[in-house]
Amino acid sequence: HDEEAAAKAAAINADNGAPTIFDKIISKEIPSAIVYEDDKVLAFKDINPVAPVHVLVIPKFRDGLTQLGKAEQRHGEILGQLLYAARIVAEKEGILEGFRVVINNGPSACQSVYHLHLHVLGGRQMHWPPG
Ligand code: IU
Repeated sequence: HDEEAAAKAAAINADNGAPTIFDKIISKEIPSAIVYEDDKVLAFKDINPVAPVHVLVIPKFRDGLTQLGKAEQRHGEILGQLLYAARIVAEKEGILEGFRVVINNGPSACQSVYHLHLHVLGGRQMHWPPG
């Protein structure tokens, strides 16, 4: 079950500042389906999509941003760039008319990878409230 798997992964991983698998995706040591890339931001398809469109948007330089809760004033620029990249992804994926951007922060929100990432979700009717 996807929900249980996510909860388990979130329970195993902790924000210990260690490098994550996303570093290898950024360096292309691990291949990914890239949707958008510039010098600051990478967007690639989630390997375990929960919607017809499910793209992750991440900063190329984590710079302490293991999770949104660790954000500081100096991160303002990259945070804005990530959100704008989410919009570019939505347009590229043809879901500009309706999409959702999610950030899971910490264990109780099922964060499993401690490199800040935005989920861009769409291509189906989304529900509210989320689980
Ligand atoms: P979360 O917000 O930390 O739970 O999201 C992590 C996401 O990263 C999750 O949706 C995974 O399917 C996804 N992912 C991935 O796309 N590629 C990977 O190698 C790994 C996780 I590990």
